[in-house]
Amino acid sequence: MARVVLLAGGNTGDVKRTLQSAQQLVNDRVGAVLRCSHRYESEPWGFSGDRFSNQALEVSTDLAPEEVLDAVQRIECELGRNRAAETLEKARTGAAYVSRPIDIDILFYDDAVIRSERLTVPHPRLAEREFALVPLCEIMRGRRHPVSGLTVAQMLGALRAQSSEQPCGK
Ligand code: A4P
Ligand code: MG
Repeated sequence: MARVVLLAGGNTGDVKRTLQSAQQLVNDRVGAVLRCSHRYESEPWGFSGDRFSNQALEVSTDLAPEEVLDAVQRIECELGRNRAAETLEKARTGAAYVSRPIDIDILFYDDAVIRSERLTVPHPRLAEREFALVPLCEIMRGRRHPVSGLTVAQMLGALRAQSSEQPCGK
């Protein structure tokens, strides 16, 4: 059994309902959801669009890391995420990210450090993202990043200190 930590989020459609369905499907297909944070709203990071809701989940799983990725990508697709349309939209707008009804990222898989073609774990941009660290901090503030050794609370504190040093909070 491994413990996998997921971040679910979305900014189109009935996001509250989609996140509830995602949690149920994760529980059925990835493994028992042990803890989940509240939903937190924030401005889209890295592009312009509607506000996001994000929620962190800790899950007990028998699946291997890439099997978790397959399962969550299938759930995203069933809940209305259309990657082909997103790719066209990214090409049209030149944006790095686009709006989506649901996105489920793998933040941690036990203390594994994975860099395969399809999967990077811990999530490579975790330390830069308040929208991920805030929900994570609610359920596991003392958990250490297996590479940096920093706790989730320390990562969030460092990110906030860095933003407050910069003009306009960027
Ligand atoms: N992949 C590699 N590592 C992982 C991982 N740890 N978890 C690969 C999940 N996927 C991982 O992801 C692209 C590919 O990354 C996957 O096929 C998988 O093989 P994607 O979900 O298809 O595309 P994406 O989400 O558009 O790209 P990316 O780079 O994953 O974006 P992020 O990091 O998911 O960021 N602002 C707010 N406030 N809240 C948000 O939730 N999310 C994003 C998207 C941007 N801004 C946001 C939010
Ligand atoms: Mg993603």
